[in-house]
Amino acid sequence: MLTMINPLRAAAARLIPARAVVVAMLLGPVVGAMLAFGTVAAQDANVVMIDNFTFSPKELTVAVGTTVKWVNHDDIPHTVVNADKLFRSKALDTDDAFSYTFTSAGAFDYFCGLHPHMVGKVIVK
Ligand SMILES: [Cu+2]
Repeated sequence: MLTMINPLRAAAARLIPARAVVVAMLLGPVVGAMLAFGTVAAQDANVVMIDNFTFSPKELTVAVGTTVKWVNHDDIPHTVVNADKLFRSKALDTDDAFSYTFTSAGAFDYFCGLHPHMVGKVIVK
């Protein structure tokens, strides 16, 4: 009995790696496309949208050396002002952008100079 099962098991064991290779070959372009999309998403991850008097995301965590970009999507001007005067944008009209590169770790609070109730934070690690 064992002599009959063992060759079958051996055949199954040979088949499974072969199938894994075929699946990997088929998935290769899909994984590549997903990685490409991931790269685009990673860039968007460093953007803060200003919409409806709100910074979004309100709290953003980035690595040291990251350039964060704020984009005003409201149809009225806003500014981006760091509470510790590290950075301060000019008035951003619709679709205007402001960028700042964070070169040291810490928590950086900011607000809109025109509407001080609009607040956000960048955490740099
Ligand atoms: Cu504002």
